[in-house]
Amino acid sequence: MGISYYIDGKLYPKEEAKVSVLDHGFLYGDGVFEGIRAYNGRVFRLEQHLDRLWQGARTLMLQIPLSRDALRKAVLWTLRENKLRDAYIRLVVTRGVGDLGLDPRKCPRPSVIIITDTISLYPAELYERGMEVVSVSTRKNRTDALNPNIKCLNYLNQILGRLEVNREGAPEGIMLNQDGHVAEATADNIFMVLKGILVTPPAIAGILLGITRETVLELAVKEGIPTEEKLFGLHTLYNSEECFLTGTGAEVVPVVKVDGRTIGAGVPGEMTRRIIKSFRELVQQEGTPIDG
Ligand code: PXG
Repeated sequence: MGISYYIDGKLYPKEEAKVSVLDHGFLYGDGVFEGIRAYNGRVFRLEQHLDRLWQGARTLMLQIPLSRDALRKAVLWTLRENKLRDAYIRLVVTRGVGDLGLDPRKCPRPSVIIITDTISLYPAELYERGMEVVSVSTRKNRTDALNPNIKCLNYLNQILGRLEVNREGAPEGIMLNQDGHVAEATADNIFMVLKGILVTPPAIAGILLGITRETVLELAVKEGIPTEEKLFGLHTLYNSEECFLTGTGAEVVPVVKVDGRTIGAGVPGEMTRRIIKSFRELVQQEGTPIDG
């Protein structure tokens, strides 16, 4: 039997899992989502993902129609029904069906969708050799227009960045904020090593506060690697000793070139490799068991 997806309490075969064209998630990008991973029968950092989902929903005044406990159970149930132990989980809460106006008050019932499936990953050799990335001209949304820390269904800012990345033939790209500070990649956070310190842009750079980013900051402390959250520009990044990206899909991926400038020795750095190793160990150990 094929994969089934969860929509509002029921499972539907993938091909039949459909939502209304009047759902404001479709019409306006009105909703929130999470991308989560399960490794070896455990969901990695599920509670942190649920926290972020509820925080975004609160700001959007979107009432998630399930209790936190019920949503957690629904995620685990969907994974069990699909017999998935290593999986990508996409949790989506939309404003629900309304009329053609944008007023959310016309949408009485938000929808909850849980997509669980296998994952497509970057090729393993990219983690050995490191990737070459480019910066793009599309700037991050201003935090006072659409806060990038809300993982909302409107991803056009990142998609405009991604179109530039594709034209360059690169696997990922770096976005700057309105002040020209390095913010994050189109679907990943960014780290660099500067004078032996692991540096990543702070929340005020206008970024998504990634769960992988948070995990890496914790792992660095355990590894005795000093960390700092501070603003920096492309010039500083070009002259960094090491660089890597972090995200649920990408995990921790080394960067060896930015805009044609070689980073460090042009191979994944020592700190980067330590972080990759400890991250891979952690995801196999930690997490909410799918089987309860
Ligand atoms: N920044 C942005 C803009 C993101 O979309 C991250 C950082 C990393 O966050 P986490 O919590 O995953 O460490 C993301 C991740 C994909 C995919 O297919 C990833 C994301 C969204 C959509 C697709 O890899 N978000």
